[in-house]
Amino acid sequence: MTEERDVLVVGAGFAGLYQLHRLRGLDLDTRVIEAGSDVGGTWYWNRYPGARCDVESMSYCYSFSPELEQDWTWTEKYPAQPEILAYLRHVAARFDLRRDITFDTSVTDAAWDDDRRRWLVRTDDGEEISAHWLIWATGCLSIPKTPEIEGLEDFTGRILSTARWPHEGADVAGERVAVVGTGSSGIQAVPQLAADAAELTVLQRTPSFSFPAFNRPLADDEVAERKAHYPQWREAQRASGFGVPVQPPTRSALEVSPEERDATYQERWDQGVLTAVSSAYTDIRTNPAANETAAEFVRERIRDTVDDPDTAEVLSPRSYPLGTRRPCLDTGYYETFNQPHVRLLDLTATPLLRATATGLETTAEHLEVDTIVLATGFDAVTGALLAVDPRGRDESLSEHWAAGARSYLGLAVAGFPNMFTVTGPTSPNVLSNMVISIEQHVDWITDAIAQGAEVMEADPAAEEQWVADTSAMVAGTLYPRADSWYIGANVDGKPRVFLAFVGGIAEYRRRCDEVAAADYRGFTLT
Ligand code: FAD
Ligand code: N01
Repeated sequence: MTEERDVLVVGAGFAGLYQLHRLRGLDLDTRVIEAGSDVGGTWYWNRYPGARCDVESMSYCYSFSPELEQDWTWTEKYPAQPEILAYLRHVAARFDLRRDITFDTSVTDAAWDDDRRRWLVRTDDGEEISAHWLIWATGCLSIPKTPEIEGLEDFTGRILSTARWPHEGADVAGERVAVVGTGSSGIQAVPQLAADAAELTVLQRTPSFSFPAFNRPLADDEVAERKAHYPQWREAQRASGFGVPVQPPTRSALEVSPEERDATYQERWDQGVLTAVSSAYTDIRTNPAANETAAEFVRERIRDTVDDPDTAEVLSPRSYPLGTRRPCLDTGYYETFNQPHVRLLDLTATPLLRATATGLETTAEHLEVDTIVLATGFDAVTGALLAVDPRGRDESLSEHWAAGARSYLGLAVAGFPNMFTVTGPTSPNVLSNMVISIEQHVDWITDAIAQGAEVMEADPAAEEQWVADTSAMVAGTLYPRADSWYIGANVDGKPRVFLAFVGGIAEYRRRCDEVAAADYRGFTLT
């Protein structure tokens, strides 16, 4: 029997939870389907040692409820995964959300039925749900990428994935451990794993630019101060580029003396904020020479920290401009390489050939290990959507996206009526504090549904124009100079289009609001 619902939401992370809450406010009969066994999304799945956010806790949380803001108290500048998961569980309980969420269930198919003007959705436990509206809150970083390492299935030791870390934890005490991958996950896990492992080898293909987090407990008075002025802080977040207020730049990096520039970089470095250094001057994201001054400042800090000059050099990114791949925030990452049992293995010099029964083989050696930790990233932004591959009016999403992801506002796709994507491609998604972006998307979607149209669909011409506008914005930056997951370069065969809106969250919000105010210009509502 097919169940009838007003709205089906897929995913119960930050996005799905808030979406459910808002739809209840419209009195819509909503059901949420979630593959995990509990709420939390990213913070349910990613339980590796050292996992924490890199946007400050009092900014990386919901703003929609002043009461929630007041009654939850964060303990650290950058809280660890268990605290963020506890927060999302608290939200689910406080707003009584669980009763409309089905856990341990995946959506496997979705197809638009043009006669009934509804979506027909199927789950992996054989259920069929018919819904007037379908909202994907499936996350930008929710489908881990299995690395193309030959022979991994032959390895007889333990393989752990940072993105699917065992709930009971994984003890590596006394073991020989290899970590593959040096993005944010690897960089957070390495110091923690080094503390327990007998030998730790870090296999690096591309080094990241990483900034020290200077994490610390929050003092009572600073929490009280922020809570007293939360509305003003939220305004500042929404007016900023990334949803993280930083002092805005006024000058070019090239118009100040090297001494003044370094002093500015140092001051921002000391803040322990992800975007502080890259926001120091107006042209770091657009001018290669300006960018190089900031990149070199970071390399200097790596050389200051790492005792062995060769290791420091291998850890220093040189193949792409700073900020064009996701920067990282760490606690003691570079320092870890000064420990005698920790070794960096440069896969650009000696590429990884295969896994064997007992370890990993490069062109130079066979590395015997007990545990391999895969910190190898995600099929970002489009992965979860294409895993289901919904079928729209005339074609499937994979057909529509054969040459790369396309959307209107990152919220809707032409030919896919009554379907919305929270933090979809070409929205600010991964180039922002995602909680702030999620709230804006959910509010916009909820307001659109509240218009009362039976069918709402993005026009192909509006989608075309949005793709052209957002691509032109990317072309004016340094982002295309990097092979990054932002552009799909980490997944074999993924068409290369830039997956985020680069104009900042304030500008993006302005454009979305303008569309809504102009009777949803670019959409057909019937
Ligand atoms: P998710 O939290 O990814 O939730 C999506 C949910 O959808 C998942 O639970 C998944 O199981 C479910 N799902 C997917 N497909 C299906 C399906 N077919 N059927 C059923 N369920 C499905 N962002 C920041 O802004 N700041 C940070 O500091 C930050 N730190 C991060 C740290 C890590 C380790 C990672 C991986 C990401 C981090 N991010 C950060 C990005 C983070 O993903 C977002 O901030 C945010 O948590 C996304 O919430 P979401 O609800 O959109 O997606
Ligand atoms: O993944 P990544 P991640 N052989 O894609 C390497 C968020 N996040 O999970 O770049 C060898 O960044 C790969 O090398 P290369 C944040 O948005 C935030 O770390 O392809 N190596 C790369 O080094 C982040 O950006 C936090 O050359 C292989 C690494 O694996 C995003 O999630 C914490 C390989 C993957 O890095 C993803 O981060 C965690 C192979 N076959 C995540 N395949 C915070 O701190 C891949 N690699 C908030």
